[in-house]
Amino acid sequence: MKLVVIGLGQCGGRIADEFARLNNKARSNRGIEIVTGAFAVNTDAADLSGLTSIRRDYQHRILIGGRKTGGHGVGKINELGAEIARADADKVIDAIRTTKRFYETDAFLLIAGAAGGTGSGGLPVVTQHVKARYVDKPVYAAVVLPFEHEEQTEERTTYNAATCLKSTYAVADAVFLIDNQRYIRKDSSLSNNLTKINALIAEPFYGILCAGEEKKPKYIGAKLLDAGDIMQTVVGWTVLGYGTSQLPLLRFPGERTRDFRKKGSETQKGIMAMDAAISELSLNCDPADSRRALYLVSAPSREMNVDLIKELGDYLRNIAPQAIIRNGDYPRQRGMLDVSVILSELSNVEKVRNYYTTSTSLIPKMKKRAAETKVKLKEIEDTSKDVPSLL
Ligand SMILES: Nc1nc2c(ncn2[C@@H]2O[C@H](COP(=O)(O)OP(=O)(O)OP(=O)(O)O)[C@@H](O)[C@H]2O)c(=O)[nH]1
Ligand SMILES: [Mg+2]
Repeated sequence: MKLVVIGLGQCGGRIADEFARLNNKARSNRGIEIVTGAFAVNTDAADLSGLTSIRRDYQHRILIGGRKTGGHGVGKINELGAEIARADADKVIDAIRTTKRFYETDAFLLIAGAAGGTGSGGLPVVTQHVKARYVDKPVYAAVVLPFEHEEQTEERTTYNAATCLKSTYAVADAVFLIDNQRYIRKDSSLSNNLTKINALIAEPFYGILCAGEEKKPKYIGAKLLDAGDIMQTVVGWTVLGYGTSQLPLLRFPGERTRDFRKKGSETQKGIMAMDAAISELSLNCDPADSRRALYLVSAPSREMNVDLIKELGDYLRNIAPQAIIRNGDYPRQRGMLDVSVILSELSNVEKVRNYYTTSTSLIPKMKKRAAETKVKLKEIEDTSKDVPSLL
């Protein structure tokens, strides 16, 4: 599957940059393309120049809101982010039109952090414009949810997340939910390492996008997972996960793992990888709640067998009994087996619900505080009325 990837704001831009890097990797290691165009859109010029893999010209690193923000961001006011995106959406559409092999694109993926200003406000607006302009292609959004400490220290965080989620869900064909906090659960050193987190966020997409683009017969499995399978699966609230299992080294070249015991152990390895993918989902949710799911197994072709695929299917069926499950095998990996999972059409996402309820209760508080500030400022002004002015 080939995507046009558009990152908005700092977070979105950096993750889109990661997709551009993955595309370079797919091209040099596998001779295939998975991204037809990668773009970063921001009100902050410095953030744009910090990217590495997205092309450097103004049509790929798109500065919006020039005069309004002076190239310095919108300071977490996502209403302003939305307003600027509305005024400059044509810049993004024009840039997409310059994509050389645009006709090969299967879908769009727009990415942003929910808690900031530019990305949070720009995501729903640009999604809406792209959707209106390209009616025949699915438009997916990926929303990165803030770290817990950000929610605790700043009310805007929750408010921005809630408004971004609601508006994006209303216009996108699907919304991938990615919770920053999940990525530091196991390794707290990651909290300072956004680059590493971004690599982990993009990782599950790599195999899923590559599988359907393979042209060489030896890399095409028994069941090819293609763009059609993905588009049939990805609808509404969506999460994804990725897990690996190291395979033992072969003792001598050409060794086959045919005997019964070894075959059992391959299945075991497969289940371990699937288990890791499910416990590391991009957002904590109940898999039983999903109505559509997909898994892809990648391993060296000699490790792949029908039992393995079937066992993994049974495993997923058990934890997501109501889902239509699609699958694929991809005989490409070396030295390891990995499993990528997508759970989609989730109907009861607790984290999203919590943002909605918390922000609803915040609105009167925020209004009251704003009114109080106004009164206090007025009071100061009043007490100064007998002080001479120098102006
Ligand atoms: N995973 C990840 N999250 C990030 C990254 N950069 C920022 N974030 C998160 O995104 C949210 C802030 O959004 P930003 O992208 O910085 O804000 P912005 O869209 O540039 O908006 P303004 O700077 O307010 O104009 C916070 O929750 C951050 O934790 C990143 O590179 N990776
Ligand atoms: Mg910014």
